[in-house]
Amino acid sequence: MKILILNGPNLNLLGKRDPDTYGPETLEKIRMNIDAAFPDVELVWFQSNHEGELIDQIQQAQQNGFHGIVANWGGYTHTSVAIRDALEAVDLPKVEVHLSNIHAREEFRETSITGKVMNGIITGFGSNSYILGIQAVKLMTNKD
Ligand code: CA2
Repeated sequence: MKILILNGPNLNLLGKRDPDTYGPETLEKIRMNIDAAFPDVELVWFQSNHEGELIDQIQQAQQNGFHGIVANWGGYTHTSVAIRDALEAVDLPKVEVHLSNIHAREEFRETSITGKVMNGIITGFGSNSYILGIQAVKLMTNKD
């Protein structure tokens, strides 16, 4: 089983700033811990600060043989109609994850434009949100 894990803008700064909100770990450390937690799943990680690069990944996910997508869209969660439109065209399990609880922060984070076309959203569990997201994709498929 192969899952694409997409990470949007500024998530490359994790561990370098704002640990009170997003935790102390870098994205690379999160990736290493989560890869180790799912030895039976091929996890392919991609981070970009560019909307179009994320959209390219979404559009290619099915032809690249992925069985599901777990994504933290970063700030694009609250702004990107283009990512939402790309997601609508993809017939794969799709789970949105957030490190922080987007409902417990500023009002502008309350709305997830992308989340409306995902199967569900996991928000507020730190890096465990990724673990829960991967488990949710696994539950939605019959694949090992
Ligand atoms: O809680 C999350 O995972 C977010 O997706 C993180 C985004 C934020 O815009 C969303 O509302 C919630 C921010 C990405 C990380 O930004 C950083 C900025 C400075 C230092 C470290 C990370």
